[in-house]
Amino acid sequence: MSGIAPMFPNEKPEHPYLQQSYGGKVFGNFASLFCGGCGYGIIGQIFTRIFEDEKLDPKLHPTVIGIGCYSQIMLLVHEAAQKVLALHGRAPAVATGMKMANPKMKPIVFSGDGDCLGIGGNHFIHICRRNVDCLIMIFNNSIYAMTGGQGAPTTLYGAKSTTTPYTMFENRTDGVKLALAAGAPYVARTTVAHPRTLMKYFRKALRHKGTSVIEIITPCVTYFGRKNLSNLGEEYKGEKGEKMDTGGKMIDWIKRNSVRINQAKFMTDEELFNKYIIGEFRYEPKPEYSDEYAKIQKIAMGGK
Ligand SMILES: Cc1ncc(C[n+]2csc(CCOP(=O)(O)OP(=O)(O)O)c2C)c(N)n1
Ligand code: SF4
Repeated sequence: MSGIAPMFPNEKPEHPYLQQSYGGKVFGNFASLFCGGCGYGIIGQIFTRIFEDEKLDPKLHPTVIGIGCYSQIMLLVHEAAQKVLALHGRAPAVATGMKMANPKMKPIVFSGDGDCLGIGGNHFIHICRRNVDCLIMIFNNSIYAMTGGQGAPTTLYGAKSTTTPYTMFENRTDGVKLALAAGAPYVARTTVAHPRTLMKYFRKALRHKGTSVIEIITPCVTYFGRKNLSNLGEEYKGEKGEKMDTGGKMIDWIKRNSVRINQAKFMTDEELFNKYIIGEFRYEPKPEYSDEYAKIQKIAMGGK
């Protein structure tokens, strides 16, 4: 249990954060609008728990939420959290504006793989390059879920989606590699099947001044799981594939398809094809954008 805060006094296993979630507060018995088996519920609960345990000041840690299925996470996260819904792909730009308006803030960006690495790819590159103090969580479910399960830049090779019924043949975008190339000082990837690791990275990101990027692999049962078999990817060739039509099957697949960074060092590109490498890829704090901007402002004003 190292690093995990104690349970809330009223925490019940079946719905631990009902009293703290916004929906729970408003509707009394509200659970979530996500499909059964969706991973976004796990992320929402983890956020709420960290928000409570770390006693985050909502005014200094606003959430900036992109557009996708996960936008409903607003109803699940802590009722006291400030929630700002951005345009599709533009959450990093909104977060940058907030940070520059009040440099004491540290916005927390919720973004999908389509949102952050597709339509918002350019904004993502430049917030990482500038090193604006914020935490960006990319929820990677390998699909554009909200609009009907179209293939996204992150859709795995060979996967079926609404727009790739004969399997995806494009190269996929790797959010971690993109963040590293753009210069983000803290970059990590984990999955909803590793919730304690996610909490550890989340806490570390809160204490890091600069851009932190955490990619989280999460299941979309409805549009990804139901269209694909559990032998998706090279490793399970020869094994009989099973339709991933439940959250449990998808979580199992995510675990089997994830390779720890230390293991990955000893594997070939072929062995790593279509796998999710998980772990911390960089932690090298460096001068932060709003701090540097303040220095330039001072120079521009003749040192006053
Ligand atoms: C400017 C703009 N273009 C397109 C859309 C349509 N749209 C809404 S959500 C979405 C995809 C979201 O995918 P992702 O970010 O991966 O989140 P998910 O739904 O998978 O959680 C798209 C294309 C939009 N809302 N705004
Ligand atoms: S469509 Fe997929 S991502 Fe959207 S709520 Fe359902 S399972 Fe989750």
